[in-house]
Amino acid sequence: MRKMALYVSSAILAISLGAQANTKKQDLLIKLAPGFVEFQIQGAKVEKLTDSWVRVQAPRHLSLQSLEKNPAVEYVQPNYKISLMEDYTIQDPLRKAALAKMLARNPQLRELAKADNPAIPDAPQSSTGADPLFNKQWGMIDIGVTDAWKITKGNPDMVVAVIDTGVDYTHEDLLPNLWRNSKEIPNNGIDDDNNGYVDDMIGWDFVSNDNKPFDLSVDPMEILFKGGNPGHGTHCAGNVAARGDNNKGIAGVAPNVKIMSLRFISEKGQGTTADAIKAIKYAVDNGAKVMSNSWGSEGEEAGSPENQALRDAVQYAQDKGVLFIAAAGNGHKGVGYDNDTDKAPAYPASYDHDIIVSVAALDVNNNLGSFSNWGAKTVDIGAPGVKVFSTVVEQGYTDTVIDKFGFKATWDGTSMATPHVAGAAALYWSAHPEKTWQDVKAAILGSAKKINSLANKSVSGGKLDVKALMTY
Ligand SMILES: [Ca+2]
Ligand SMILES: [Ca+2]
Ligand SMILES: [Ca+2]
Ligand SMILES: [Ca+2]
Repeated sequence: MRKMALYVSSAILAISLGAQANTKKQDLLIKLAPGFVEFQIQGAKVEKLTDSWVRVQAPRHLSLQSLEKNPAVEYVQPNYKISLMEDYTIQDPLRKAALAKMLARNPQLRELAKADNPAIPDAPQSSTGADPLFNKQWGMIDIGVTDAWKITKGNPDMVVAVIDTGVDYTHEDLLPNLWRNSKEIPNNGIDDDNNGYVDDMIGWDFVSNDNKPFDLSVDPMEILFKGGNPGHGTHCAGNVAARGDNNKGIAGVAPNVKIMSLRFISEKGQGTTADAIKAIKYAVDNGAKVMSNSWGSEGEEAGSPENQALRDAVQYAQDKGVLFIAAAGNGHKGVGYDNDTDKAPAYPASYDHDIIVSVAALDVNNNLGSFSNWGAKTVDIGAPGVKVFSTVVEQGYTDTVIDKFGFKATWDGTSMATPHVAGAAALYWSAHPEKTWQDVKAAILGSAKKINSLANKSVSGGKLDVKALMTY
């Protein structure tokens, strides 16, 4: 059994009482040595993330070497930043300058971003009827959902965690399929289910630490100039499980399963490893069977130490049997790497945990997206990821991120491919609840349709085929 131990370093105590108490802090993740369950350092803010990891915001002058010598510390690393896979900023400096000029002349071009968290609506009355925009979802048709749905449209008790920028939980086509925490009494200020989160009804917002994981975005001009979130999580959630047959919008791959909304990436498109870990742990501990992860971590580039904290979180998911579907990544490495993640890994997708399914992006002609990573050993399968149609914030549906001022970007990315596979896993598992996660992964890869563009560039050599999957 682990003993309860509290470690306070007297040497550090002396330093922190000095004049530098208000200097900027460094953001660290510390793995506690066996036997230690808590950690304290004078002058540092400590937050427990898991049984063995804590986040420590420590004074700058506290050296890593001194921490590493501390008997309570097994491992120290930075709280690495995490970002969305996609970047919609204008790369051409001339075009960027032209846009700046246009904006200076017409400041009213700037649109307000969604900046508040709306109330979470109650689950709506069910409605029935064909989804009017289904024929715009080339990806759904391509992977054979209509045949798959003859077997099942998904078990309403099957939960997929969308770990991303949050979800527009007021969206008419997502609202009916939100996971609801039945063990929590709403709005009483009490953590009724004792899971560490007060009044968490549909998931959690780890960025703002509130119970409304709304998908906050920045205005299109800011996205073009500086990057940011265009409503990434809402788009991903729609392809997992937009409600089917409700006479509204579209349908996800698994149109009757539930979406758990976990926000850990901000409107700026940035998150931290600490918040990713908390989101993964929340998903695993609160009943998700599948996680959809369309994001990447810094750290672990050539020569840098690894993101051991994130690896441990993925291992925790593996120990509990929760599938970790991950975007293979969009190559930004430049010429020479050729987007091959066997040579230039992208994390978390390239970790060797068996629970991970790494997903490349395909276009309507079975070609790899020009941006898409691939890897004979490190990428598992392809799925629709170019010009993908889905739900967007404020009741919308589109395949276009921005089409303004002569600048156009469509929803392209391994981020968009990943939710298709997450939905497929949930659909198959709904039909075969007795199967293990190993079975589900083997079925997804084994039923993949072989295509030339993924031969020798992926483990399965093919693209997602849910029609074949459901009878595999
Ligand atoms: Ca709770
Ligand atoms: Ca409560
Ligand atoms: Ca929020
Ligand atoms: Ca619908």
